[in-house]
Amino acid sequence: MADNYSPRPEDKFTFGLWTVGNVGRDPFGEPVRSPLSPVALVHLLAELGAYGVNLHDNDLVPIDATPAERDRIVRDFKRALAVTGLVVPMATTNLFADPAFKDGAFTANDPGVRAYALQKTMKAIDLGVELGAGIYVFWGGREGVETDAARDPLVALARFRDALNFLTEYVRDQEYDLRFALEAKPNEPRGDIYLATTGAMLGFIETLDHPEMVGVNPEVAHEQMAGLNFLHAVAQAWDAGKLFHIDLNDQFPGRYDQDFRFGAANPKNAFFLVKFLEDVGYDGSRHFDAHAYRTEDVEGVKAFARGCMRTYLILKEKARRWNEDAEIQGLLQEANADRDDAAEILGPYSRERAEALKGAALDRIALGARGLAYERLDQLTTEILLGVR
Ligand code: GCO
Ligand code: MN
Ligand code: MN
Repeated sequence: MADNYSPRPEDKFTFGLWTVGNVGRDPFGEPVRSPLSPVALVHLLAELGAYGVNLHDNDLVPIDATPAERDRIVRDFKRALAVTGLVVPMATTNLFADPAFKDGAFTANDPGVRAYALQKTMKAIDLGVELGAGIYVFWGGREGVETDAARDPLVALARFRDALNFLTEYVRDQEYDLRFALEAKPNEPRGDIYLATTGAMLGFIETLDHPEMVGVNPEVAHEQMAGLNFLHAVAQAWDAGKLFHIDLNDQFPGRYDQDFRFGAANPKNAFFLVKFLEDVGYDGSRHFDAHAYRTEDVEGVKAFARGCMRTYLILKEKARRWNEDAEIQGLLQEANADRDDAAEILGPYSRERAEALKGAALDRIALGARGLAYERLDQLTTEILLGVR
């Protein structure tokens, strides 16, 4: 039954074929669910009210498919998109599953592997563009090491830069309307992955030949695995004009790569994230890169996907409530109030302002004694989240 928390296309909720298609394999156990075809997954997502579906090249076209098989698979997939109205806003390359990539792809020591990675990525970019994608994600899952004896990290950075420069030129040469989004992860499947955080990616982007074509795809779990504040990473990306895409899921810090349903581990973090995205007017996909618990059958997979979207919409509603709450806004105003006429002296540098600041009568003891009422503010937030306010 449709309610306020039912997804609509304008919510821009997307899922990867690999997310709802996850068969529940883990390092200790075999699959628990039968694979569904890409066409079946498109229909499943349409039934749930998703807006789009994203994919790795090999989620759709097996790595050993002949050109004729590829064309047939793509034709059937496009038909399913046309019938359901689903779109493909993002595509990416699987540069981690095949044994050829055991030492990485663009950063691998073997030049043959680096050449194959470029070849595979160009073909996957062609596929993504054919399906209508405007964002192309680079997640360097195997771009890392177990031992730094294997490679100088400076060499790895240079190789990764060369590959991205090559591929931005390829996109320009083909006149594709496509932007890249780099996705950081600190570890798993490698012991350490290069450019481990969104902040590291943002710094690296500025060293590329076409930084204007490249942004980031931050993922909740990837920053939280490292014990970092995901919202802060997203805010930095937004501030830099680089939030091209986002991977939503959840994760308890210090555990394995969990990929839980959005909001499942830490609804309060998820709340501040949703509030941020809605407040700033982020208009990209809300992409769920997560999967159902291994205990689930296909009904459980649907419950998982519905839960991701529903939680996002519930938190969006809570964010509206928070923004409109008079007591919360009053407390924020109090915390930001200028009791020292300091606003007059603050501002861009000038010699006069510097002199004025040096001479200003600022009461250090009084500043330190002031209570900021964040306990009350946070409790009010908690009460909104727990549904009693
Ligand atoms: C992971 C990553 C991947 C990527 C995907 C698209 O931890 O496995 O999050 O799911 O997002 O490969 O680039
Ligand atoms: Mn991930
Ligand atoms: Mn991801």
